[in-house]
Amino acid sequence: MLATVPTTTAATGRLLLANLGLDGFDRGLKALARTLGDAGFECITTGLFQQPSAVAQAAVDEHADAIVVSMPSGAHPTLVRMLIHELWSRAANVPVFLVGALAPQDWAAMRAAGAAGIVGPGVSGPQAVAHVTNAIRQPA
Ligand code: B12
Repeated sequence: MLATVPTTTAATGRLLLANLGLDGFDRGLKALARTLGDAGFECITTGLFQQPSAVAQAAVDEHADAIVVSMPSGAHPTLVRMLIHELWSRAANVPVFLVGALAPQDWAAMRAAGAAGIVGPGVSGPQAVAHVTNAIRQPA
């Protein structure tokens, strides 16, 4: 009799990984793209210094299931709001997931602004995969 071999389900979905504004922290997003790609996601990266409107349009053009924003620089209060506004203006229901050095009061403000998921910096690979998977399953 054959033994039952446990199987794992690969993560699925198209992710747009974005660096907004003058934020220069592409190292974390590159590592994250590898981790999420290995987990089964299709990852598209925007490159550095993107305007919120360009990221929103790329999400529409690429049929992204979620946008992953890494923003340790601290410019999230302005730029993430602008990104969400740009998505709304395109009637694009794409969850925006955020990592950065956010003060606790910013978490609530970002959620109120429409961010689907927020975590602090230094997230491990498996945690990042779990966070993004949950954000896609349960969009805000
Ligand atoms: C390397 C580094 C730099 C490099 C960046 C190189 C690059 N190409 O990315 C350089 C030298 C350019 C730099 C510059 C600056 N830096 Co700097 N930098 C760091 C440092 C030491 C490490 C960041 C890093 O690369 N980590 C390694 C990567 C692989 O890890 P990661 O970013 O955490 O990403 C992982 C996870 O978090 C997760 N992840 C990342 N994004 C996402 C997104 C989602 C959705 C999910 C689920 C997971 C996830 O996956 C990644 C892989 O596991 C941090 C301190 C720290 N220990 O974090 C400061 C730090 C981020 N820098 C800081 C600062 C202040 C600056 C400068 C403003 C300094 C200055 N006055 O000029 C500039 C800003 C430049 C700019 N234009 O943005 C501060 C930010 C403080 C804040 N926001 O409150 C920090 C926290 C240092 C500190 N303690 O003060 N920096």
